[in-house]
Amino acid sequence: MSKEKRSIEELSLWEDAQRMIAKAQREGVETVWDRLEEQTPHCTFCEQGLTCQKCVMGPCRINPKDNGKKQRGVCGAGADLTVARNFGRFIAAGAASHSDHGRDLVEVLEAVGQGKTTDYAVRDEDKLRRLADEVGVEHGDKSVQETAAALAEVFMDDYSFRRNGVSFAARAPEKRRRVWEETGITPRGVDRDVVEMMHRTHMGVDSDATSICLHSARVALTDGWGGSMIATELSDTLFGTPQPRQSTANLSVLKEDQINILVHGHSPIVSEMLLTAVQDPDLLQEARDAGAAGINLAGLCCTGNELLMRQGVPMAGNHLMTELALITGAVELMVVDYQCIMPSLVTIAGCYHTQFVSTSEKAHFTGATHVEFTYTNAIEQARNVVRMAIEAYRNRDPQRVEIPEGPMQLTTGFSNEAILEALGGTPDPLLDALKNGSVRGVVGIVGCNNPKLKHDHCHVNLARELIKKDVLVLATGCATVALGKAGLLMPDAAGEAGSGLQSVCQSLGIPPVLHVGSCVDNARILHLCGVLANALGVDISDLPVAASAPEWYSEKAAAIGLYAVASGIYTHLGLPPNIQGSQMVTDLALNGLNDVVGAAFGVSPDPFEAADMIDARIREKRKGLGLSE
Ligand code: CUV
Repeated sequence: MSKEKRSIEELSLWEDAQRMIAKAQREGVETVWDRLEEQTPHCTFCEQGLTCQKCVMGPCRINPKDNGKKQRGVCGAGADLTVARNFGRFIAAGAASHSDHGRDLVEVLEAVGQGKTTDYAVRDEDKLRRLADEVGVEHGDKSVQETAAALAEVFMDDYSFRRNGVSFAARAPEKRRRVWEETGITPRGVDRDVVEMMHRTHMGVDSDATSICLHSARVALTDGWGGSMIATELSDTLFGTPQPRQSTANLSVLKEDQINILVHGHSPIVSEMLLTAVQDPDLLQEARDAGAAGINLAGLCCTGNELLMRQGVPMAGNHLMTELALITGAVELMVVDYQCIMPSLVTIAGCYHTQFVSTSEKAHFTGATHVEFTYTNAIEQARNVVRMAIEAYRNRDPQRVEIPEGPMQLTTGFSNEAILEALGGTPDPLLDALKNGSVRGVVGIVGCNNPKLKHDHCHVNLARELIKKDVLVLATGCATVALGKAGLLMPDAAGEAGSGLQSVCQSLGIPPVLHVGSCVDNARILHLCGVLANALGVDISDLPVAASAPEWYSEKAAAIGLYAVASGIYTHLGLPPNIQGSQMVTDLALNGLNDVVGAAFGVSPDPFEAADMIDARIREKRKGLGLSE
């Protein structure tokens, strides 16, 4: 990208963001955009994936031009292998992150099962039993607790190499599983597949770029149908399966007269306990004694999505709003677990009266107060954290508080169970709508923000273009907040949709964009695709569906994109991963994968072009099914 300084209006679509960026500039607070500017231009070797730092014969840089010196690293690896190794580790890190988050849910479920915790319980016993049936856990004569313990055992094996396979892969259509089998990318075990990637990419192990790329697909699948899907299903089991409900989003969900606590990160294990604690009558009294009207809890990023989906807790913002939320000067305390938490937040908290609290043994932040949460102390620790916020409120400087006005209303809570319920208990109405063309296709818009792109511009415009074309949009992760702020998560946004989608939304009373959850909840979309494909007797790659991560930045998002593609779903990315130093790997991603798994990636930073690319895929697939385009 060019080094020219962008105006505030070019950094974000939103007024709440622009106001806070201006406030940051006035107050001399550094933000992600300032640091991006300092880092631009980036190292071109790194941008193309052509640096290797995996041993101390190097580090090496591979010449991207196929002549002259430095065509190979010291070990002899050329551009293709170097790019593939880097990409493989990138995917492994993403898969590891979702899956290690899933592991925490398995641990809590086990603790519930073994009676080791009273802070957590099974809130959705029906779902527990449904899952037990699905993975073959006998529960006829078992208590809820015993069933929980037995189910946790099964998922522990999904992480291991005791069994060759992950339980929920059975949700994929048989045709899809055969594709994986034939290609040699069937996921075998979450930890096994991730660890094997680290092994394969050590110097002198897998030295064929194609082979590493295929294992990357397997690692991604073990995330999507393994770690992420386990995280989603067990979060529902422990905290409740989401049902449609109303809430609000943007920075105005912060309250000037209340103690504001923000939860940031990913795991409902921490944020759900905070939600319990802020409702404690004793703590509410303490808050009033400190002069506050109440205690206000709001979410950021994916743990915000978890609380929004299940409990309707308001959403303060997505990834690029996390720093700006603190710059309001109205936040007493930010409590984090892991992932997507910019280390800069500790510094920014220090510019105000804001306390910054880390909670996970695996995610310490220099300068933060560490209050470790375990399943035996979580409620007590959550109360301690709320007390810290009450204390901090006394130090708030009203002169420095500026909260943008006007929260946006949104609808949330569209778990697959809720979607099926809205359809009257079977997927048939959706299938009929797809067949008669009133809904031409279904597209998941997912993922992060990236400061290289104008904040939320791509999310919002892509969604608007797609619904105009009668494409139903499912949203997760940070994309959700963008689409919520744009008003697209409300039923009356059906007015912006094409006539077919509009009539379907109006008859069901649903918005044209459905919030289906956090990033791990992209597994819900995989599951839904499996259900639709099975109902039609086809493979997922035959469906008129697609995915898009228009503003992605993280390793996790890359893993999501790759498991979508490896599951047969065409996937658009707003920015390419760092692979362009290899023509071979780039061609594989953009075209070659079509021949292997029936889907590939498309890249464009332009949401209007992206909508056309996705529309072309939907047309092709509709034609393939013998439907009107
Ligand atoms: Ni997990 S991974 S910035 S919070 S969506 Fe948001 Fe979602 Fe990307 Fe992170």
